[in-house]
Amino acid sequence: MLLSTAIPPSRVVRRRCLSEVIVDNVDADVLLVIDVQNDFCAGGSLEVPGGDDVVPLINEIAQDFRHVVLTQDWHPPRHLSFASSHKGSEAFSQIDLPYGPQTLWPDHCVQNRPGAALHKGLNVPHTELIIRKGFRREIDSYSAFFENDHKTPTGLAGYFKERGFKKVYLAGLAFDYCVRYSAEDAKSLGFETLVIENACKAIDFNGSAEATRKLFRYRGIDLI
Ligand code: VGL
Ligand code: ZN
Repeated sequence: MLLSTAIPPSRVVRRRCLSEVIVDNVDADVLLVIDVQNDFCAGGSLEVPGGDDVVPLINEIAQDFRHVVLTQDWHPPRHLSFASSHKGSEAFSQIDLPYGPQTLWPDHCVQNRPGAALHKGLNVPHTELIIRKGFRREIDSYSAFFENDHKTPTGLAGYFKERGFKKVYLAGLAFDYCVRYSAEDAKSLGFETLVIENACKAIDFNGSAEATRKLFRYRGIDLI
């Protein structure tokens, strides 16, 4: 059941939802849903194992949040993170770009193509903002806040601050890439940061899922 808009902003609401999340102050909380797009789900070009399974969970969890923001990976054709943009390079290999090492991916989430669309089962009508990232050809953007040079902002930090959000709950795809980098940046930016693990799925490339869990513990990012 959607929290009624009649609840005054200051009222402390303690209500358990599917993931055992307790939403304390609805107006300072935001659910940030990362990249629930066709290319990361079953049959997509960069399929995350079990990616589709997060959709019903996110639909349910979102009902406990007054504020929800979605992200969309949104690359131009021939984006530099695509292995196909580098002759002789294989997907999942690494190259060095001016901003540091970059994993090369299969072509995915190309602007306006069906693979970039949000999963059709995602049903969060009260979503307030959909922010796109990765639209500069020369630079990838895992995080919802900063591109992979860790400098170029997406504008989301300013939006969150201006909206008065203090606590960011994350869910979506992929746990060990875009969710991870978004959570790290949220924490560095001073937001209380919580990752709803059962509403995420990992690519789990070279142990990256376990490395992400360790890093979250070290960084004080709560896994719930
Ligand atoms: C992602 C790899 C490349 C993600 C996006 O959403 O985790 N991963 N682009
Ligand atoms: Zn991408």
